[in-house]
Amino acid sequence: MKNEILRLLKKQSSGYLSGEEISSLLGVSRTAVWKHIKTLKAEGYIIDSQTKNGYRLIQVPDCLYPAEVREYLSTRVLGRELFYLPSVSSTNREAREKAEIGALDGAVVLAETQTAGRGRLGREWYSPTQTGLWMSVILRPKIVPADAPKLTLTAAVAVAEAVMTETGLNPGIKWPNDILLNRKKVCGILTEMKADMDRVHYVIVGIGLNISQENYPEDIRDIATSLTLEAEKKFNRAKIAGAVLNSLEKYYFKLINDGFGAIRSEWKRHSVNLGHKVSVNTLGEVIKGIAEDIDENGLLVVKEIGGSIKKITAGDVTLR
Ligand code: BTX
Repeated sequence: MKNEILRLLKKQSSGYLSGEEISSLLGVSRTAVWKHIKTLKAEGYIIDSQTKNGYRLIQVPDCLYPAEVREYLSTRVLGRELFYLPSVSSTNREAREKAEIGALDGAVVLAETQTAGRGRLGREWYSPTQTGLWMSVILRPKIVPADAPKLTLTAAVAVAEAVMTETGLNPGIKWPNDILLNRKKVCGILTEMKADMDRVHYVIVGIGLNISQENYPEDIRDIATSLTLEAEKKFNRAKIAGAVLNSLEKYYFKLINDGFGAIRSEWKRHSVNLGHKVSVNTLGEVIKGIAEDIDENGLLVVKEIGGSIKKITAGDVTLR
């Protein structure tokens, strides 16, 4: 009912809507309308109430409320379940708990802040409140575990495209999971999964996109950036969330239905690695050479100085 009232107020935002009109349109009492308006105000919606004219929506808060994100969604599967938390330890962790108790394919967890946001290999992800998109998507694809890394690359392509269309900026992708603007990290993707040897139960695609931070802690100041810092303007975070999910669904379906080929070409178009000298820190080994390609499974192909070819499944790339 609260969302229905919000929908009416949004439709009528150029003028006032009386409590009486709302109550007759929705078949609820005027007291119930007043109570829902009070809740909306407590959630940060600025609503002018006048005894004579009724209610008018003045401003929507900068929050990732499901009702706000849904306004921008044109998906079939992603986001059909949206879980919203003002604060959470990690949306990936929360998503895993939800997946364990049967959350649907495409369910999404969104938070305004993470108190223990995670990067890869136990690293931290800085997630201050109401400044970014801290989001995890639960997917239940019928794929084998070896194919799961393709989902990270698919998500990177999807985020890069959404950032491009929403901001006009031109992001690059650093293998496997960083989205860069101006050589600084604007987004990281953490893919985790539960699988048997021959079957994936679910994959959690965690996306951390810096939207409006203007300051970073000392240790990441030189390597992190946000959409606002790069474009020098503010963005509607709910709209960005919708755009990322729309784009992710498009590329996810493409991967499942048509295979990795088209995604691979898109990924290569955005790559900042290919053709460049790189140093790749894999678990226990540093490989130096030219990043030549990503192969049909999404592995990074590096030609070492001696000419030998190495295919890398996981690691951190430094551009040299
Ligand atoms: P990563 O291991 O590639 O990158 C982590 C590193 O990036 C950190 O060690 C730090 O140097 C740097 N860093 C930390 N925070 C930021 C930031 N906000 N912007 C830029 N650089 C930063 C990348 O891991 C994967 C990150 C995924 C984050 C999402 S948020 C939603 C979901 N939930 C969750 O706990 N993780 C994912």
